[in-house]
Amino acid sequence: MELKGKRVLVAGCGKSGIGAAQLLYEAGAQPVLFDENVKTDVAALREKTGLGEDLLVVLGEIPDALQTEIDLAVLSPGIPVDSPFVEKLRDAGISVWGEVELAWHYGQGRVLAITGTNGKTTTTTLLGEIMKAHQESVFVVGNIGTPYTQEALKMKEDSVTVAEISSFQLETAVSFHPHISAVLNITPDHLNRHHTMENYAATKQSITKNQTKEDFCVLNYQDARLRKFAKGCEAQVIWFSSGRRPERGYYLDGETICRDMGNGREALMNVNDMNLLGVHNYENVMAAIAMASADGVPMETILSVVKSFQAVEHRIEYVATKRGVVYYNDSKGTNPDAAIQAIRAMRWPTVLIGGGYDKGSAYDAWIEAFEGKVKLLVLIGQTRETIAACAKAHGLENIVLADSFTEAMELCVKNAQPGDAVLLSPACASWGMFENYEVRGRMFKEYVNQIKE
Ligand code: UMA
Repeated sequence: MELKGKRVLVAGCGKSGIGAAQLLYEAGAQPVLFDENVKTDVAALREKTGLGEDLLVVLGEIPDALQTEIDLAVLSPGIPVDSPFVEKLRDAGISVWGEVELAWHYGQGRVLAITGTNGKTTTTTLLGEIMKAHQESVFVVGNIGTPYTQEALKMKEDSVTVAEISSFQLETAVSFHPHISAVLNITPDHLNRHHTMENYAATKQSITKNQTKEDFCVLNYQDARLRKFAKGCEAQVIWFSSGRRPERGYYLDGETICRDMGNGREALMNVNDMNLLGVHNYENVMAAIAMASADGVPMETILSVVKSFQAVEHRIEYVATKRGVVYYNDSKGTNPDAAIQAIRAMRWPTVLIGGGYDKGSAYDAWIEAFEGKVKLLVLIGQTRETIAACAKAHGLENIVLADSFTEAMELCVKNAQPGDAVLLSPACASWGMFENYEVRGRMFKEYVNQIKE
């Protein structure tokens, strides 16, 4: 579709809509930004887009007179495809694209796209780093926070785009065609939007819908749904697995990441030679290795980036080793599920800081996941008594309550011995004691960094 001179409605005035409107304007189309929120600050929007008075903005509802002029509508990911105004546009015969489809229309080069319920950001960031070590023109875009549309016009034929793609973005992708795709895992999430698990899974799997035999699809062998899906997938499937050894792909053999592409076992690296912890991270790493290798990056380059890669900030992030004690910041562990991954990742006797704002969570599963590893539980915040009672009910005895974050840190330093870990992974939001989890994590890191050897 030639969009030059065409009137294009861009729905949603967030990051994604701004990126789409700017791209359309630069490409010679006439964007109209639309948002259902009538309180949207139009002046700020005109400034953010850099388009000033040239930017047409419509709030609340789409007037019929405008609807008759529209050639295409581009939706931001947060807008459900079954919204009444979207259905009205479709009924009027107007094509509806998502922001990813628009970017794909203008972008150039190869696309490596990652979806899945968990681990997308870590995998995308790592793969982006690997690709940057290998070649010049690399773009890391999508759900990770930099809208794909923002970068599309900068891409060249030899560019590579590493894109984190959410299920919301896939719903409105039409001809989007990654050369290499990955589905990391599919567990229940966003069911209010996709309604059923089947719809949600089908949306994730649709990342491969335009792929051919020339393309690759990297899939998690541990996921029964994906094993079934692979049978009908057009692209060449490469597996990764933290459990059973797959027919063709990457897998964990004890602590070694191995691959077998049909020529037998090849040991690649020991998981202890990287800075990421936890089986979920080993899966993310294997997926990134599989994608980069399928794109022709030498294994030596891939492994050297993997070995130096640091975790995303506040997510089981290694901080320092002080007096023989390793310190990890998992301030993003703001709910028991996330905190379970962090404690499972610890390989040492651990002094654990937990507690914070009360969201009414149940803590039993988190405490059961301690599995004897927590030598001392230091509790802070509003939930400290509730967690202490729950921990005692599960047989944990070494529990202390701290009145401040500094007191909690002092207790950790006093009680941790060489060979132990100190982990901040509160299983609770930070509010009440901190502005947000980032502030909490940074305070932890600052305290650790000033501990004298
Ligand atoms: N809006 C409407 N009608 C609606 C819904 C929203 O008019 O029914 C308007 C809102 O008033 C608002 C705008 O749409 O002004 C917001 O659009 P958006 O929700 O798509 O948000 P953006 O700021 O454009 O950010 C989007 C992604 N947001 C969502 O998918 C919800 C960002 O992912 C993404 O980083 C960004 O584009 C760049 O591509 C965030 C996210 O939460 C991080 N993603 C989900 C996740 O990771 O679980 C999928």
